[in-house]
Amino acid sequence: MSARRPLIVVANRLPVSQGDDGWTASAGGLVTALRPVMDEVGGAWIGWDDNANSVPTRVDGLGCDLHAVKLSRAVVRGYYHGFANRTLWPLFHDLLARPVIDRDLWDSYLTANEAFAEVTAKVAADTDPAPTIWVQDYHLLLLPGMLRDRLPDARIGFFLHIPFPPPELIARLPWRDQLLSGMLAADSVGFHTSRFRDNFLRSVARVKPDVQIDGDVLTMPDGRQVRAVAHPISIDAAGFAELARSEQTEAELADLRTQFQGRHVFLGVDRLDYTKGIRHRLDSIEQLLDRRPDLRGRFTFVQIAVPSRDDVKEYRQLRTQVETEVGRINGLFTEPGQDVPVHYLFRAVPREALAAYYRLADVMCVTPLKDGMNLVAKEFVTVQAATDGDGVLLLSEFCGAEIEFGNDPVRCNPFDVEGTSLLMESALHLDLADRRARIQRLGAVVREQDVYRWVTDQLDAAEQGPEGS
Ligand code: GDG
Repeated sequence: MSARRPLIVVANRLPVSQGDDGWTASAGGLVTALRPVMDEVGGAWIGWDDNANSVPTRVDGLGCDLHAVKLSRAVVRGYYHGFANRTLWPLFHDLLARPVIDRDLWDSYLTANEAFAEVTAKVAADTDPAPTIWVQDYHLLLLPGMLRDRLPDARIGFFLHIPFPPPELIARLPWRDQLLSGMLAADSVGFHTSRFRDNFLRSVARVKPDVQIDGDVLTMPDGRQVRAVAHPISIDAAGFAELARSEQTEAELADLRTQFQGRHVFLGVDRLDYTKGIRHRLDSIEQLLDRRPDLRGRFTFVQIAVPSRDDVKEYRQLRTQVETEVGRINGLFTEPGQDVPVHYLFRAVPREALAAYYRLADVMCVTPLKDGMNLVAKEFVTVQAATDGDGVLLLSEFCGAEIEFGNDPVRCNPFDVEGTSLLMESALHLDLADRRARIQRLGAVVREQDVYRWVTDQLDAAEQGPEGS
């Protein structure tokens, strides 16, 4: 890694949580990946404090200062539950829900981004030598622009963790010009895949004809240049491999193997979000059990559904729909005295239990209708590859991960419920040696492009700007 400037990360949330033992660093991938960089160059993390009372400025194991952005409850409702999660999220995920177009939500989004800009500009001004500011995700699309107004010479990188949609969809937003201008104020704008980057370039061409585009370099009317890059996010592959083989994971796995003895285990692990395709997946499972009565009693589908955004109506409705479907399938296919075919866990499980489920699964169902990347797919293949597993990855064509993984997963179109159901069945009959070889190749892809590489690529792009192209 080249010598770096101090780093200021700006994200919707701070990477800490408060438990019985006080404040601790979150175990998220971004935090893990940034730790070595922060330890080396120092820096700060700026984020909304989730209305907590007193977030400390330092937390053990996190090599950076924490700076909280304060937002009123009304602004959080409009900006986070509203514009971010009811306007941008569905629009950027191909209209899987109807985006709300509401000027009050937009006003809150402006107010929140201004609040982030105030704190960030102050922290940046107090940082010596001049820092790189790295802005994360769709909550903060306007922030690079607001920072550029305050700090014209700042080095700013931006990364979008969700898909960037085609121009036809961006064009539906009354604020398309402001949102694109906000992003274009960064020195580099990053996406998971070249498809999302190309959607961004085509959107700029449509909405902002005075911007010149030459390959991945965009030139603003005032001559300033921006680079659009594609760098797939990943996981701490070595860390997951170690977790997979840990004593605690082994102990969890032994319990699960006893519990699910004699059964084919299919697994889904997702935030409970309509983009993840959980309802379509359940329909495919239902068709499989309907078509193959011999599997009943010899098959379990475990769905871990992590509670998410329950302040948003569409998410509450989804929970009801999923729970109704689980009940219906179990009602149809459970024999008296037998275990149910669908195990539904509405909660996050500890990391070791998650790794044990990844090891247990015969077929991992990663079937989102649309997903920026999907880290679950990368975690599953890493855990399986590290333990000489023979699990099969059933992977949607509509997530970022499918581009890197090529033909080694069983690729599916989750909208085609029957086709996916048939692929689920065929996954059970794949040759064992073939399954092992596929998992090993997939594991190697993730080891090669791990999250440390992603951080390095992103920071190089932000620090070098268009000169790096
Ligand atoms: C967004 C984009 C993009 C899940 N269940 C448990 C648990 N998890 C962890 C997984 C994984 C993470 O949550 C989920 O990450 P994903 O990438 O699958 O999905 P999103 O939350 O939608 O993330 C996505 C990502 O940003 C990064 O850019 O890939 O496309 O939508 O790490 O392990 N963790 C624990 N227990 C659980 O039960 N401990």
